[in-house]
This record gives sequence, C-alpha cells and structure tokens, in this order.
Amino acid sequence: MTDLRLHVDTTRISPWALHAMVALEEKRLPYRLESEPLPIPASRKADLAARAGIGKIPLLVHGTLAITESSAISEYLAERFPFPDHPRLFPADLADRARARQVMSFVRTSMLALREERPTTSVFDAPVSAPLGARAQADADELIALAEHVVRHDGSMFAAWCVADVDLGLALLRLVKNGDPVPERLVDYAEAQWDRPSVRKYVGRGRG
Ligand SMILES: N[C@@H](CCC(=O)N[C@@H](CS)C(=O)NCC(=O)O)C(=O)O
Repeated sequence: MTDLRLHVDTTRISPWALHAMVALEEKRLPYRLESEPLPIPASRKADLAARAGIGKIPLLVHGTLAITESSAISEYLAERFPFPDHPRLFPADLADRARARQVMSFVRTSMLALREERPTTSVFDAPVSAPLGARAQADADELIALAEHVVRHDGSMFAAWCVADVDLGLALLRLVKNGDPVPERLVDYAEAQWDRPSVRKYVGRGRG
C-alpha cells in the first residue's frame, strides 16, 4: 500500500480534482481518496491550509508533503514516479511538453466568462440553455482556435495521450454538453477524453 492520499470534492464537479485524480489513475498508483464538501467549511479549510498552505481541493498528501494546485500535483507525480517504471503523464518530447503546459496554463488562467456561463455542473449534471454572452463567446472562440491549432487531424494532440488532453477535452465539453457549436472533429476529441476510464472513474463516483 502506498502512502498517497488525494482529497477531492464529494460532488465530483471540480475540473482540477478531476485532473489530479486522472494523474494518479494514469500512473496506476494505489492511493486513498478523501472527500471534502464544497464549499469547504471554514474550520476544515483552515485545517487543510495549515497542512498544505492553501485550503482547497485537490490536495495531495505523500508522506510529509501536502500540496494543492492540480498542475503542481500532476508535475510532482510525473517526476516522482517517472517513466519507464510508470506510464507518462506528459509527452517525452520537450516541444510537445511545452505545448501541453501551454494548454494547461490556458485553461487555468483564461476563459473566465465562459467558465462562469458554462460551469462544470453544466457539463457533469445539468446543461444550461441560455445563449453565451459576448465575453463568453469571445472565450469560446479563443478556446476553439487553440484546439484547432493543437488537435491534429488524427484526432489527438500528441503521439500519445497526456494529462493536458483531459483539461482541453473538459474545456471543450463546456460547449459541447450545452449545445454550443464546436467543430465535429473537436467534439470527437472531447468525447474521447470523456470516455477515458480514468475520467469515468472520477465522473462516475458520487453519481450512482
Ligand atoms: N488552481 C487550483 C484551483 C483549485 C480550486 O479552485 N478548488 C476549489 C474547487 S474547484 C476549492 O477547493 N474550493 C473550496 C473552497 O474554496 O471552499 C487548482 O488547479 O487546483
């Protein structure tokens, strides 16, 4: 048994908890899952912050290390449990790895209006019907332009799957699941990410 522990949300609507859990699953590491309600109650938040510096999920505990921030978690797992003993989370090629990080950074720091109008609850559970406002539409256009640029015509971003695929797939699903127009090949790409067993494991739990 490993001493890895991942704190996620009980509701399974966090794209960042999804990213961290997929990273553990794809590395095929045994770990224990702890569930926190959202919003995290103040006293619990203070407790988590005392351990990890930030009182949010996902939170990974490994021995004496306790860290939050989904991309820090996947980068840590990639370096701590490297290929070839464990499957890769990031591309082997340096330029591809830079591209993967570009995508990961984009989905975390951009698309703010789109994320507000197409929250993950609308992807996971309850689609919304209101049309996108101007700012959210501009975000959607930027997201689609990026995806058109990085998703190749064989339907993948790189020669092998990487953890940034989950982030880009979920970002596109904010549009797909709500009936907003997305080019067909990007719909196929996003749905393929959604069907990945590591993703189903996060999505399936907490939804019967
Ligand atoms: N940048 C962080 C975002 C983490 C985050 O915002 N977590 C939210 C859930 S999606 C959270 O823990 N909220 C609890 C709260 O603030 O009470 C990451 O990539 O992990």
